[in-house]
Amino acid sequence: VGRFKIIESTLREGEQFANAYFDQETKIKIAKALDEFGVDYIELTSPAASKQSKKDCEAICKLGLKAKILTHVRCNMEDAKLAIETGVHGLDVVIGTSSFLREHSHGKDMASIEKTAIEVIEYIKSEGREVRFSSEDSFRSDLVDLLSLYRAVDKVGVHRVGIADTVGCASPRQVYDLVRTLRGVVSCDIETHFHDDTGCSIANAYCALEAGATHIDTSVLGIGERNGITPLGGLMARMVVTSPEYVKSKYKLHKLKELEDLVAEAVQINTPFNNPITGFCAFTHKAGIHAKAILNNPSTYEILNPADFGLTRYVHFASRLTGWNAVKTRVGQLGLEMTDDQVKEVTAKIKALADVRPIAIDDADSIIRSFHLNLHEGPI
Ligand code: HCA
Ligand code: CU
Repeated sequence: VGRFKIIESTLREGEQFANAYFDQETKIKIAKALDEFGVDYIELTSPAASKQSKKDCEAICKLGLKAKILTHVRCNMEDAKLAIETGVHGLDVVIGTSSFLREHSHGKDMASIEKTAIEVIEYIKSEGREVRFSSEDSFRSDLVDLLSLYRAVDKVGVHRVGIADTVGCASPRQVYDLVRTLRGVVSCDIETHFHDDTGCSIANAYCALEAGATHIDTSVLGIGERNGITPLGGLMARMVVTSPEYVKSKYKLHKLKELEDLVAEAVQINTPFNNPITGFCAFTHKAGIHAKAILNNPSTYEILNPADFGLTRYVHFASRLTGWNAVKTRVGQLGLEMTDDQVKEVTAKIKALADVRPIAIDDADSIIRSFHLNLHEGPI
């Protein structure tokens, strides 16, 4: 579980997000930011998608980034040849294997899928590039078909096989079972790709790693087709708890917010309030009981340390749920001195006002300030 690699697909899957339009300058900015963050691979839209897509792919290959550049292509020779011309390090080859896609999309049977797959993989290898072979809609594909196809491509030396939950239907246990079974059938690496239609994309990625997967596809903020895929930040949150040393040494976690802000702006969305790590209230503590414990020792109510991400926690004190420990801290932040009894008294005033209407930090601050003033000047 601990050691895993990220195939970052903001510039491929992410381009399939409803709002996404990336010009070359934006793609380059995002690629550089992903590279700085420390992702292992950056996956780009197929050069077969459009002329500009091919130019953008070439431009990103020339940047000389540490991350390996991949492009994502359909399983045919023309697409593979076009991709090789761009100078990418590797190709992520994909074809639909479920009966839905075989009947309603490309119309090929399993035998001809296998034949083409082997031909394409051998060609890509002969060009000295890395190659992954993946089946779209893996969880609605016939298991026996899928395993025999993967066994065949493993034999011709594919670097990775991929499992894709294209429609977001898989549950964590199903993922565990499929990846575990596949782990016993192939000796190459296993990449996984999870859509978030049923809210399982992070849990599924985690279970895939538990079952022996080696690579996880992500995008920044999870952007992608429909409601997207495993978000990079959410996966970091999950994995920094599981393997803190590995994750902290490998990824520049304090760059996460900047990276998310860059992508959010590029596709004109706001970071969701409940986003792992960077949601505006991800490190805000409100109830008096929580605040007291947090002020004493943050790990009482925090599994993630905001400092690891260059962020700070916030103890909410302007509410009816607050307690005197939180207010005492605020009094200190305002540079004022009060005895505990006085803090308790002013806390009661804050709570009384907050019972009548929602109050802002400023409201609570002015209650504290005028209470403090009265202590010294005496009641008028
Ligand atoms: C799609 C393709 C894909 C590919 C995943 C992969 C999917 O847009 O349908 O290459 O592993 O979700 O199946 O993104
Ligand atoms: Cu996808």
